[in-house]
Amino acid sequence: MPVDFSGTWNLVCSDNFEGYMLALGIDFATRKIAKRLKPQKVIEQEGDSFSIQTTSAFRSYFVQFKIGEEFEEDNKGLDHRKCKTVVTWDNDKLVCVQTGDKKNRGWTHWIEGDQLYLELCCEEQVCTQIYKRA
Ligand code: VLZ
Repeated sequence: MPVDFSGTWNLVCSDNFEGYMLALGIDFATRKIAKRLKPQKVIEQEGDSFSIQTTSAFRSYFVQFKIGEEFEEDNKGLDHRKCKTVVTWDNDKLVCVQTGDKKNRGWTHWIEGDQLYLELCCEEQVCTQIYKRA
């Protein structure tokens, strides 16, 4: 049985979101607002199908996918760069690779104890976030 990421998760800490946004070319004014946000994630997992809704007071982002099925991701409201995206399992980690103009772009989710971890990568930047169940 794979891990179940389903649920509502609130951000409790974030390291180097600024570096991640810089690597994506997010402008100064947007970064200034975005780095103070405490987003909430609602994850739905049913078999190989996932949806992840990230909501914040400023911008929100929704993505849905099936494990191993590549799709075109628009990153609307973020950096707007289109990517060919695929999410797979690496043991109990959910690993997303976002192929496009930016090198080494993607994210990894995993659960440790009662906390949800998210590592966001772009180029040389790594942002680590921790979420707790709402
Ligand atoms: O999450 O890729 O859970 O998409 C933050 C919105 C959303 C705040 C960041 C506004 C998306 C930022 C992170 C303005 C630049 C992400 C994936 C993994 C699912």
